[in-house]
Amino acid sequence: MKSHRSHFDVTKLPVMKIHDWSTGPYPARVRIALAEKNLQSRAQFVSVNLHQGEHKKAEFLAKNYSGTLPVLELNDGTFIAECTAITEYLDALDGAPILTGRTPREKGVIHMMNKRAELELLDAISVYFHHATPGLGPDVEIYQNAEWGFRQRDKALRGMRYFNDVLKRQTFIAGECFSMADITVIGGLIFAEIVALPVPAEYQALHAWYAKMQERPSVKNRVIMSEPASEPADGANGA
Ligand code: GTS
Repeated sequence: MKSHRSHFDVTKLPVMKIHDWSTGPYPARVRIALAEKNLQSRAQFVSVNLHQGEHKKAEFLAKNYSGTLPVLELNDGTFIAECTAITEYLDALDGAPILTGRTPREKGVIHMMNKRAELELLDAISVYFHHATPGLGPDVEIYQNAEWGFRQRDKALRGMRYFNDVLKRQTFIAGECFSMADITVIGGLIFAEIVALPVPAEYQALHAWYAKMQERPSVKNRVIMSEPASEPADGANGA
């Protein structure tokens, strides 16, 4: 696929390490952002086994105090955790396609919708998973509060209704352009599938948007991205 960023030579960028777990919903956010930015050739993936609790061991906590994935490691030894922060870093490497907004207004709206996608959907499903389901297993889930988990599941269902309403009036989560906020809602719906929390059938706008999102090569190829033997079937960028 012809890049619309002919001035920008990605091969000049140093290789970045991404500590993640290939099928995880949060790691998916960074994988999708990398592919949308056509930067996947600069990423070297380091698998951290969530089910064995590697992310809670001292060696990993030294990289990310929060004990969560993904973490971006730069070649100067800087560690950047938090999907939003990593996406902002990747977006700042070059001009297009822009995922976090160009104008002050776009930046403000995308940040707001991204935060809503975290609070009202993705993070809520994550709390449900860790508190009201077996989660990552008894060795990792050392404290669970099922009531809190179920409340967050209900919050996520309300979030789905909210994003369905948003998508009735606009093409993407933050307006008329694909952005980081879409990626975060995609992460939420990936997590919803993992925990078997289906989007209610009547939320047709959300279903239609998600079907379109799943056609994007960045979304389709996110898991195989870290498998060196596999060549993505089509280009990285679905724009
Ligand atoms: N706010 C963080 C971010 O946005 O990066 C949350 C990251 C997060 O919760 N990551 C998950 C995790 O580390 C990874 S995954 O479940 O999506 O694969 N979970 C492990 C845990 O014990 O919380």
